[in-house]
Amino acid sequence: MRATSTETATPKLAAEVAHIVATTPVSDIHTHLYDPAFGPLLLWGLDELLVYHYLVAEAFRYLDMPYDTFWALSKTQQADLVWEKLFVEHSPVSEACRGVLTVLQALGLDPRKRDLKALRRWFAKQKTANYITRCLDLAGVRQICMTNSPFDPVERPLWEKGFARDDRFTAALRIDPLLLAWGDTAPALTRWGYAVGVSLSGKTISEVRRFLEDWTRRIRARYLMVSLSPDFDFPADTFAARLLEQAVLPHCRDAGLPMALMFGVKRQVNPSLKLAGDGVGLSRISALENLCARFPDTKFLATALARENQHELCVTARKFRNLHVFGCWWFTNVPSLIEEITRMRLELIGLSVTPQHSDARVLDQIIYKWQHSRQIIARVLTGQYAALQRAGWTVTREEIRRDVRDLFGGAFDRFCRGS
Ligand code: HDL
Ligand code: ZN
Repeated sequence: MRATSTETATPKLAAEVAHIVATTPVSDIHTHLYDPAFGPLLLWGLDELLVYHYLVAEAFRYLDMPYDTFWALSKTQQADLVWEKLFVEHSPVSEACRGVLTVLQALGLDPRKRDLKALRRWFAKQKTANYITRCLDLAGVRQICMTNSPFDPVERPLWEKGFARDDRFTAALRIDPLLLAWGDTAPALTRWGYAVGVSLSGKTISEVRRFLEDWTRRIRARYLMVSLSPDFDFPADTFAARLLEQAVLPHCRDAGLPMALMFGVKRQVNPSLKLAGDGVGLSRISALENLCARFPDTKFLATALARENQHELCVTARKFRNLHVFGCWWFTNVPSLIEEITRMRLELIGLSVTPQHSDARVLDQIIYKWQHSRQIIARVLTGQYAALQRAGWTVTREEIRRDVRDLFGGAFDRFCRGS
């Protein structure tokens, strides 16, 4: 059995890379976390960890109760059920379950007592502001990027009123309803004072651009973003393709901001699972190829949900310098695929990539999502350096530090700045 390049790495090299990867602060470029000013929208604590939609979907595989019976339970009762099914009746071997244990261990809590009440008492004593700092420190996260939607009825008024920002929390403008549900969104924009009609007249396009300008400025967006179904195509005679081409991408180019395209989500394949009900499908990466070619002056960020799209996504990034690939998104955020995808990316496009984002919905999750990913990224990077050593090229400690800073937000920041 041929030793993998990691196995042939000198222990000194492996230890050096592991230490640098473990201690380099990271910019988490896509999460569903919120600035503390959003109060209860920023989720944290044991019950939130246990009712994370990844665990709920898994727990339903052991539950024969009607979906609505579960949803009628309190959050604590839901968490008790998830704990019983996924941690007590069965070993918590999945990535999402192991993540909960990694968080508890990092916080110095012992889940082996399997005493949820005692664990809950500990979390009840935590103060939000201190706990935020503690989680960021334990995760080694220097900056969080939120997912901010003007279409969210809870979030929108807070932005309109304005609030003192916590500069650790930056913003990204999420525009799925604009691109994917224009028929319903046009009337909403009209209610908000933008003179749009359903048909994409010149006036409507300029008003959509004014809406994007207003919100880009209001939230200080670092990029715009949309998640796309597997059947998304470009060019195409669809509202999504036409609004992208006529309004969104010209706005991004003029604002100097990237457009993040997240390919391959099949929304609500099982609506009874609510937030856990989305699935995955194979996307047309050719649509991305066409966008990068048609708009060479616009910067694109992209990630894909299907494992089978990853190789074509990497090759597309090799063809277009205005494309920056990021993250092992959602269903690919599991160790076996993080390792496969990260190695593929380093082999095909080197270090001009952002290998991971957390996608955290619950603050404490950044602890496990980053601990687990750092271990894998270190292993893959060590393998690449070991292969270089065998080719007669030895990297210095400072070069390893530089490379890891690039992977952990440096390359992303330079790409966004256009430098
Ligand atoms: O659309 C997205 O940004 C996805 O990340 C969804 O929010 C999904 O529910 C999720 O949390 N994935 O990790
Ligand atoms: Zn997300």
